[in-house]
Amino acid sequence: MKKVYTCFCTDVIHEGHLNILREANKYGEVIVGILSDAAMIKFNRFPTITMDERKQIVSDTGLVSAVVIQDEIMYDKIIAEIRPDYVIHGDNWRDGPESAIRSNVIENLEKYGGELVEIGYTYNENVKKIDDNMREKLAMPEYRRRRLRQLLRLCPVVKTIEVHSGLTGLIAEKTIVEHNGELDQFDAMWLSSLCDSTAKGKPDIELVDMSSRMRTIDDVMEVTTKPIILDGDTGGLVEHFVYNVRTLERMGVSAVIIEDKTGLKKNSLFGTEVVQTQDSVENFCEKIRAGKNAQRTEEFMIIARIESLILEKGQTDALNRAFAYVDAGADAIMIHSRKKSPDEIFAFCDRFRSKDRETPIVVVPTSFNGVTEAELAQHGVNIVIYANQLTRSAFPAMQSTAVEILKNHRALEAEERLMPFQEIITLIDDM
Ligand code: SPV
Ligand code: MG
Repeated sequence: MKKVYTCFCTDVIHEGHLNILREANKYGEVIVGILSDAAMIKFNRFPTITMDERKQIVSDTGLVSAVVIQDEIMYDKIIAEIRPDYVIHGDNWRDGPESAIRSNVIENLEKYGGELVEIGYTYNENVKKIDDNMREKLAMPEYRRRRLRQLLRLCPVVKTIEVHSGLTGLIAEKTIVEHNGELDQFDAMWLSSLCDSTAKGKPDIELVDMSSRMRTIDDVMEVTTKPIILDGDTGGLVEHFVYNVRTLERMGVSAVIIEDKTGLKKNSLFGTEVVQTQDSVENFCEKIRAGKNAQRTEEFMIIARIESLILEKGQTDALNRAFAYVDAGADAIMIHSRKKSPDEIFAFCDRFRSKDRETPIVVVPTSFNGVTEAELAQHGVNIVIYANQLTRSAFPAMQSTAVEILKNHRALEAEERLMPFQEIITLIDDM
């Protein structure tokens, strides 16, 4: 009997999958690989059911002889283990980032004369509806809210990108790259106060109020499914913060980061060049405690951001604050720095990790941008936030287009740098 292998990364079996399994049975005994959670989130939808449940729905089709776990997107390991005579797959992976997986399968099969069989992918109204339902499910508050904690368990580093609108949300949601034989995408979104304010042409001084920030969150949520970490500035008055915690939870936000500053907050990237006041440890702990008492779900996270290094108060102050904030109930800490080198961040993380191995650490490598996610992870960092790069790339591009049009009194000269709208709207989903 010949061996046929196919890999599924789905939470729902629809007629497209059944069609593949029926076809596969014509070639021999069928083994289905279920992509593990960690592999699935690298390029596919986030799973809404467990790996065991995914195994079960495939077994329940009655069309398979075995179900195994495939724990890497690329097929090197699984093909070496199973040595199938045939790998069968829908033909919908010839273009885009998934084509790298296809090439990888062909390469591995060639080693021993295995064969790839591609069949027409079933895409009809019914399959589209199932697909849309899956996405809608992931966008629901209860699924989205808990996803950050799930990611912290699954990923070595939760890669997070700034968003400030529906469009930037779509970029965070849909950008997938294939690079050096790996597929990757962002895991989460950072709703930056700096970029949200900048998009409105306003300074980052808590002038854009929470109602307006929530409007932005809603714009992002309408078109995405990934978890949101809100930059909550100082958290404001305790009496307001507790109220906002409940609202954010209800909306499906996963975490709020509040920074230990008081009075008129200025952006941290100004450091000591502007007057900024750090809150007392006691006051800030009180705010954290009040927020934790107010929250109603298990999953929501309140993350305490330590500004000691920004304000040049030193490592010991930063560490004392970190431990105090964790004691007060903070679910994670964020340590910020505006040095060009990551050394002070590494030093802080190493000392924090020597006492606390569990509490997640968040960093924002804007100034020390030469550091890689892997290097940060080696020092115990769990969440890396690229806090403002989308805004900083869009602004100069828009500005030079404006200059170009003004200089030439026409748009022709600017055109070569512009993306056709037909391409932009491929990001936008129809209902
Ligand atoms: C933001 O993005 O608004 C932040 C991070 O608070 S930083 O600008 O680096 O202070
Ligand atoms: Mg901010």
